[in-house]
Amino acid sequence: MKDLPRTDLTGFAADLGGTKIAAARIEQGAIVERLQTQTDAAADPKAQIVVIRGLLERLGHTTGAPLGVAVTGRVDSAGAWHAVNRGTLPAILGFPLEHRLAGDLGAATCLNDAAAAAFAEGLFGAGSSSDSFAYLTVSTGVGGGLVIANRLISSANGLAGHVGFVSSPHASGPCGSGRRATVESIAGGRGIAAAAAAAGHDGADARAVFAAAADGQDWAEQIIAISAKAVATLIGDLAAILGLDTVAMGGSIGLAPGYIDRIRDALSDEPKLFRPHLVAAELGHDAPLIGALAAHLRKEIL
Ligand code: ADP
Ligand code: BMX
Repeated sequence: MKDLPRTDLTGFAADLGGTKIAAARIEQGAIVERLQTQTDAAADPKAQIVVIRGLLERLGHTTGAPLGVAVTGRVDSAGAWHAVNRGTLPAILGFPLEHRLAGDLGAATCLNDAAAAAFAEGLFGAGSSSDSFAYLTVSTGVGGGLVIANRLISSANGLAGHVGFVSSPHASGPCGSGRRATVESIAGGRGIAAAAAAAGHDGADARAVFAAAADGQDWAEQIIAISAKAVATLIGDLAAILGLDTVAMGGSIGLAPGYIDRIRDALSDEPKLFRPHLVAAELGHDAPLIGALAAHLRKEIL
C-alpha cells in the first residue's frame, strides 16, 4: 500500500453519500476542481449515475479517463451496489454499478465511501504511519474503513468495515439495516434527526441540532453527547478486536467543531490500551475522493 506516490494521482473521482454527491478533478494528487450537489436519496441507481455523470462532464471527464467512485452502501466483489441501511437509499437493492459505469464512462473502480477514505488516509494521511488504523465517518450514517498491516480490509460481499451496524449499549431503536440498537441508529445524522424529532424538534437535521447545541440548548447537547458516546464505545470495541493504534474521524458530523473533543471526553473512561490516538481525517472531506481514485489506480492491491 505504500508504493503509490500521491503525485501519481491524476484523474477523476466521485463520492455519493446519503446527503451529498461530490466529484473532483485531481491532478498530481491535488483536487484542482470540486463540485457538489444534494443526493436524491429516493432516486433509482440509473438516476444516481446520471447525476454523477453530469458532475464529471462539467469537470471535463472524457470516456476512459481514470475514475474512482465511492458510494455509501456496500459494493461487492462483482462491483454490484447495495444499500445496507435501506432507510438511507431505499432504491439501491443490488445494482451492477461498475458494469454500468464502464458502459457509460469507461472503466471505473467502485468501492464503499468509508473504505475509500480509509485507503486515502492510510496512504497519505492520518494512518500513514499506523500499523492498525480505522477511519470512521459520522455523516448521514456511521461508516468505517480498516487498514491493518497496510492492507484495506475487504470482503467479497462488501460488508467488511461496516462498523456503524455494530450493536450499541447507547441505542435501543430500529435501524434501517434491519438490525436493532446499532451505533448508526443513534449516532449518525439520521439517528440524530430521529432523536431530535422524538424530543419534539421535528424536522431538525443534525446540522440544526449542532446549531441548537452551540446556542446552549440542552436537549441538543444531550443528543450530540449520546452520539459521541456511542462512537467512543465503538472505538474501544474496535481497539479490542483489531489492536487499533490510530483512528481518524471524517464526515460532516465527525468533523463538526467540538465533536472529536466530545468523543475524547467519553473515551477518557476507557483504559489506555482501548484508547487509540484520535484525530481528524487529514484529507478532511476530500478523503473519499482521493481514496477512490487511488483505489482505481492501484486496483490490484485491494
Ligand atoms: P454524506 O453522508 O452524504 O457523506 P455529510 O458528511 O455531509 O454527507 O453528512 C451529512 C450529515 O451531516 C447530515 O445529517 C447533516 O445534517 C450533517 N451536517 C452537515 N453539516 C453539518 C455541520 N456543519 N455540523 C453538524 N452536522 C452537519
Ligand atoms: C452506512 C452505510 C455505509 C456507509 C456509511 C456512511 C448504506 C447506504 N450506507 O453505514 O455503507 O459507508 O453509512 O455513509 O447502507 P454516508 O452516507 O453517511 O457518508
